[in-house]
Amino acid sequence: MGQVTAKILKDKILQHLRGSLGTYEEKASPKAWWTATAAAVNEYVMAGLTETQKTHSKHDTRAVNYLSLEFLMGRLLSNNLHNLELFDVTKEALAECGQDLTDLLEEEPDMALGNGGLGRLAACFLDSLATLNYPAVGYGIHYEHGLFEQTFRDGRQIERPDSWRDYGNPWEVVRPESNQTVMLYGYVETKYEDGKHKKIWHPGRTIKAIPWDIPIVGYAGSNVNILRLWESRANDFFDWDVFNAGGYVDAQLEQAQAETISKVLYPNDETEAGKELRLIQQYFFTAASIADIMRRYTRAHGKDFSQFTKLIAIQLNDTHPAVAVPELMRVLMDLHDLNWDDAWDVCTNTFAYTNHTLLPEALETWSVGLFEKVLPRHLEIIYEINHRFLTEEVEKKWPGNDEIKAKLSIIQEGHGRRVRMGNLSVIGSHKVNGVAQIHSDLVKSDLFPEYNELWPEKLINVTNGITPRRWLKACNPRLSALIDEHVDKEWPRDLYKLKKLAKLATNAKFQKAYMEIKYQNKVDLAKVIKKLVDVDVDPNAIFDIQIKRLHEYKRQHLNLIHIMALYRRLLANPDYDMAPRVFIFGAKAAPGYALAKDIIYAINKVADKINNDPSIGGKIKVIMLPNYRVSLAEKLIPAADVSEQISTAGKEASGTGNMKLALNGALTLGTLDGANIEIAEEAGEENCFIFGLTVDEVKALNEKGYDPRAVYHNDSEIKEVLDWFDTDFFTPGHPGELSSIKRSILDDGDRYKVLADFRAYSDAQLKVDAKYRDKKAWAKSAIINTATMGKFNSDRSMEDYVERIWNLKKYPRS
Ligand code: 26W
Repeated sequence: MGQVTAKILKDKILQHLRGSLGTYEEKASPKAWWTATAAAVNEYVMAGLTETQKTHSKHDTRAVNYLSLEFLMGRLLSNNLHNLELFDVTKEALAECGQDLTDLLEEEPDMALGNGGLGRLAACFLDSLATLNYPAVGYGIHYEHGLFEQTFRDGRQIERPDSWRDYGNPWEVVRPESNQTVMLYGYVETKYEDGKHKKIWHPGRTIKAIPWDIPIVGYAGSNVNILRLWESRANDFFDWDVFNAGGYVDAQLEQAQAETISKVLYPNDETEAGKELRLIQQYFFTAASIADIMRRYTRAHGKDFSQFTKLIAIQLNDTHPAVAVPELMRVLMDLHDLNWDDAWDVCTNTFAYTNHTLLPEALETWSVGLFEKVLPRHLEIIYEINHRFLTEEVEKKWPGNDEIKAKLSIIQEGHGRRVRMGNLSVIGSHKVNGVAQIHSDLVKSDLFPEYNELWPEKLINVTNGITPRRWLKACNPRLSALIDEHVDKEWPRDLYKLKKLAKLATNAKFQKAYMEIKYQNKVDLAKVIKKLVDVDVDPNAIFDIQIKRLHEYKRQHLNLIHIMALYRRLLANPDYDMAPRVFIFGAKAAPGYALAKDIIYAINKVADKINNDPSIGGKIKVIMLPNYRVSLAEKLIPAADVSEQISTAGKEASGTGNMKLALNGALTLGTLDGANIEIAEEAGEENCFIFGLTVDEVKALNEKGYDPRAVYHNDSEIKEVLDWFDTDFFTPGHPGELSSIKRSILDDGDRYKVLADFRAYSDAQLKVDAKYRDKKAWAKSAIINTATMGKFNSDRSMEDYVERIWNLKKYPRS
């Protein structure tokens, strides 16, 4: 890419405005300006893509194929501009046209094809793989509707469909010529041929899978890889027989059903519902992806599968694509005539599986009946995998031990037999990883202990990471400029370079510059808050932020109960001494998760009351922002003082928001859970506020027998706050509207130990308050947080995967 000047870009933008959009400078809407700009930038994206693809095919490179039901990409224009190093020059070009780039960026809808952490992690990994020049393809579903849009009506969550493609999407290219056919339902025929049993699957339906390719632009001259998302279409739109027999309407119906598969992302985060459409979604994109991988492979190597595992790695992002294991077996045996042992060798050397959760309700199982109906051949293969595993491996290690066999079996027995996708994934993979050290330890000790005994090398850890390009360079330009000045401009590639800032942590001048940036970011966020919820907040107050999906284990209600306790203290004593604080939440609840929705409602009601109570002198503000998503996170994270990471120890596998917030200088207020532990290790506990029960203490408490009622009766503040939920103080005229929260704690055993941790949390909050008033101490800790987050670069995560699992080589484009 030669020198790109503002003049060149301006000409391209105007050319697209006129030539592609049929409008002109004086008339063009902001949307048109955005589209023209994206089209201009896309020319550079596509050039990089072609060069990268040429390099890959010339070298017949080994690649990783990352299979994920979710990719939470967010917006792409700003990211692509930064990664192409065209941000400043584009800003200049647009300014010459009287347009402001920052405003235009807001025109882009988020690409929200994911729920939360798992989906955003996949997006960060793609950014890093491209940046590091590793050959990689992301595979997923081209959902018509991504995660629902959230609004509040009288404080309650309302879901509306997300339609991210209503105005088209300039970043994607459809490739109808690379379509695949996916089979479903039907029956399996066994034929005896040439002295062998042959299996023939006669599908009851076939669906067409059409790929949409989204270029993934690596940083600063790196590769441009592909994210390939499959859309479902009816296979025989022109089914002439049906059509001519007067079946026009039936043919249309068929089409509508086929297109349902890629219609909508399931909005459940950590609860498994066992729905037929979800199983079909999983198989649909997995089968299309395996067929695509096969097509690429056989084009170069024909039917010689001896090179397969040398060239192909497949990563399963959680168990959602685990049906890939029997699918690859089917393809190798039924379509390419490999025998069982050879096919199984290929499979187990190809697949690796990442576990993202220990929560029992999130571990996927499918009823055998449903599985058999949708995927009859795959169930047969699963039975055979299971039989060989149990009789060969388990029997050898634990002869005659039926209890262990029952536990390790892919099939869960009992009434309503079920297929366990976790067990299938472990058995079918050569490596299984957790996503933070403590999580991986728990995967070994609690989730899969016997598998760990059987295969001691299989279960490993790779700690998650985040891309510093999006989560510092692009979202926090002020801090990035300061770092450019005091470190150098190479830090977005090598985040460990930030370590250099630690020496400046006590330098008064640097502290001032750093905290001034934090202040300006808070001023910006205050404007966003004003616009979204019409509440004034003071940028001098502590900005205390909890942003993540709403779930009991993440304990937004612990935060809320503490806010209510503070409010009571202020009502009792208007002079109660505290630094002004703005508590900010962003969270979507799964539409079917009643208690999560009640917690959102409670936060909104408490916010209403507190924000409008003049008697507390504005010392507390509570903000619940609607429609939390990647693009909103990018505005919140640079402005945070406190990062709330308060899950019950042992429940949050890793967390990645914790890394983004610490990198941007927020101090972690957290439990010893997930990656918080590693963040505290890197930053030093003295620069975080660690509180609460540890994993071992939670276990001990459970064994001893935990009684939340005892805590309730022994702590008058806790009792008063919980009792408040039953009154109509926050919901005038409607007592009991908030009672479900109290009930979940007192009547349902407080599964997530909210009361057990309350006092420790409240004490930690007092320490936050005291430290914030010591400006120098706070600035020092904030700077050290930024300086020490190098480990959490997703480039480091990718290098770990490459070294421990994928074994890839870098191929810079020539
Ligand atoms: C089957 C229903 C279902 C749907 C989604 C179960 C589980 C999930 C995901 C695993 C939820 C998820 O996003 N997990 C998060 O993954 C992040 C990336 O590894 C971690 O940082 C979070 O701690 C984990 O909750």
